[in-house]
Amino acid sequence: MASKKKYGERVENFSNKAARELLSLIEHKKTNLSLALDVTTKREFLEIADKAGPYICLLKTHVDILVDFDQDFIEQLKELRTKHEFMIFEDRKFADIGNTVKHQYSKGIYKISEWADITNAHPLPGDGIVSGLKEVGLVLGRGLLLLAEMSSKGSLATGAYTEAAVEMARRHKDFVVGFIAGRKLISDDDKEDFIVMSPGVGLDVSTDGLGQQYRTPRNVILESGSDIIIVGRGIYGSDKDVAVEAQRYRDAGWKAYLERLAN
Ligand code: 6AU
Repeated sequence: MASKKKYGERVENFSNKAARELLSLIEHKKTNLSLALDVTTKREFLEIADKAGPYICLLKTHVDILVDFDQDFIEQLKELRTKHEFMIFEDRKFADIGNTVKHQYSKGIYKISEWADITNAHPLPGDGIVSGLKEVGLVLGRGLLLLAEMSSKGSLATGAYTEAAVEMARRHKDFVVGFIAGRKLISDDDKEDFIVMSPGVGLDVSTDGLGQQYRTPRNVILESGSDIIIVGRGIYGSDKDVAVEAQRYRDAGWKAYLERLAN
């Protein structure tokens, strides 16, 4: 069942710094919208992030798709973070053994752990992936999401796999703050709490022709008990006015949350 608690009331359920900050930010900025900004140039990225910034709690990046990524991009991203008060989620989807992901997280060109408040990982390799990422991220106050389900057609992350992801999260509550999933995965009776973020959210279309499947903010937040809607092309897609669409999704997500509290 969906949580009846306000975002702000859930802060105390978490020891993790990023989770606490995110829930406080959502409560104070009144938005449960995360923008998935999958564009491939710095200029486009920074322009869209600046326009959508006032309406989002979390900016989701895929830095490895930028053709002109450099350190200046990170500096400008941090400036926008401060200007608009949002947090940053690098959607890296780590999927290797602990020792490898530790380096992928902290080293290389991107040095993700230096600037991303939150990142995510597939539970596929087993607990070592979380332990490896935790060695780097916990001392920096970072948080991790496990991909317990996926929004794409034919996803194999279902049933026992999803349940195993929940068990893995339970074993690492200091660092794993929640899930990528389409719905709330544990009941409210549990003393524990996890933040659920759902991608595959759109108000105008139901698919993208490449396997993505869209549901509405109302369906995701009110009916499925998720906490954050992740919206990409619904906001910045062709012919879209970014500020108008970001407000539209922000309003739809927040309305669904208020309805959930009132129900
Ligand atoms: O709204 P879209 O379809 O333009 O973008 C959805 C975003 C993309 C995907 O990489 C991501 O959400 N995503 C994820 C994440 C967030 O991990 C998991 C998933 O199952 N489906 C999905 O679309 O940036």
